Amino acid sequence: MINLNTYGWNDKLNRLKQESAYKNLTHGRICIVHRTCYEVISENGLFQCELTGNMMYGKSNSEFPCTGDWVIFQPFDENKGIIVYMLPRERTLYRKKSGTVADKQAIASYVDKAFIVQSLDDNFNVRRAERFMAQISEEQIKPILVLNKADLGFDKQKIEKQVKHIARQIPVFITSICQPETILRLREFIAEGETAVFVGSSGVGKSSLVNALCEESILLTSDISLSTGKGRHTSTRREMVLMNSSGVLIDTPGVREFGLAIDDTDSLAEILEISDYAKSCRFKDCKHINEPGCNVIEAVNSGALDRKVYESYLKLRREAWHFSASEYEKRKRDKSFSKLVDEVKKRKASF
Ligand SMILES: Nc1nc2c(ncn2[C@@H]2O[C@H](COP(=O)(O)OP(=O)(O)OP(=O)(O)O)[C@@H](O)[C@H]2O)c(=O)[nH]1
Ligand SMILES: [Mg+2]
Ligand SMILES: [Zn+2]
Repeated sequence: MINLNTYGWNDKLNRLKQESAYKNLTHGRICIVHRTCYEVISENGLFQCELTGNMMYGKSNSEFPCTGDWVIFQPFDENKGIIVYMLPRERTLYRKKSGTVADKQAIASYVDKAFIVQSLDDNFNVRRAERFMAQISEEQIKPILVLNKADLGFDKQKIEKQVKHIARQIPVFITSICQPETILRLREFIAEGETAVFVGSSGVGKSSLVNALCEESILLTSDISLSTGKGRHTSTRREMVLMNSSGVLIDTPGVREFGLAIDDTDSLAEILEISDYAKSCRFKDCKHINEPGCNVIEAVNSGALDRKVYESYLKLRREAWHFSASEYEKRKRDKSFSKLVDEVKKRKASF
């Protein structure tokens, strides 16, 4: 029998299950999502599940279960099941789906910590790290910056200077899969029952880190993946694994574009330290663009606030505003469309 507490099951989730209409069915957590098949880990092992029609009806893409969601299912045969219910979502990491204006995509749910992975070569990009931080902190998930491939050699002073404002807000780790002590430090940072998701561009080493963290004996095996010469394996799906029974890791495929899907920009201002200065703006609703008595602009002019961080804030805020306005419009459209459908149905019924 599998102890689901190691996967993050707790009293609160149990209460939610008891309050649902399905308290006598099996619960489990989604490890991997294939097209229409969901792999669910439960007390009785791994089940291949599908959704009931009801769970699909009238749902937008982002409301379908994702990796990390807790679901209730009816088992059948040996290891098959039908998912009938999803426990209310918490701490879900979303992003804006590329090529859309307001479509969200759920990356992982019930996440405690999100590791933003960048490699210490051309991939390193402070602005991109800020973008991830903004999305992650909006969801009450703890962001952590991981700068990987330290063995390649990098200008430590230059990097430290660039991430100074980030390091004031969130933990920053410098890692290398060839330096076991750096992996151990990362592992110690993930507590039992916690869920950590790894996000970042393709090729930065997310899967390598997840694999290294899962090795029983990191000291003995950490350099094996380099020496096997298997070549690169690009991840194609979001996959959940258990780290030596003390933490759940979710690996994700690299994304070229990580669009913001956030509705309010307070946490953005907070994480980029704009709110520290905004408190002293003359107007409560100051937008920090050209208002008189704007303390944010003053801080930029005096050099207290890095102009690049300020510009990054404006850019991300514009993007967030754009997303939330488009999402609002979309919801309104969806609503009036479903109203229309209802009316047509009613009219048909009265013939
Ligand atoms: N030198 C060095 N190479 C590394 C390190 N970590 C990972 N790599 C290598 O970088 C390449 C890409 O690593 P992956 O772990 O597949 O990267 P990923 O982020 O999972 O990539 P996607 O799945 O495409 O998103 C592999 O060849 C790894 O061996 C590191 O710390 N140092
Ligand atoms: Mg990968
Ligand atoms: Zn202002």
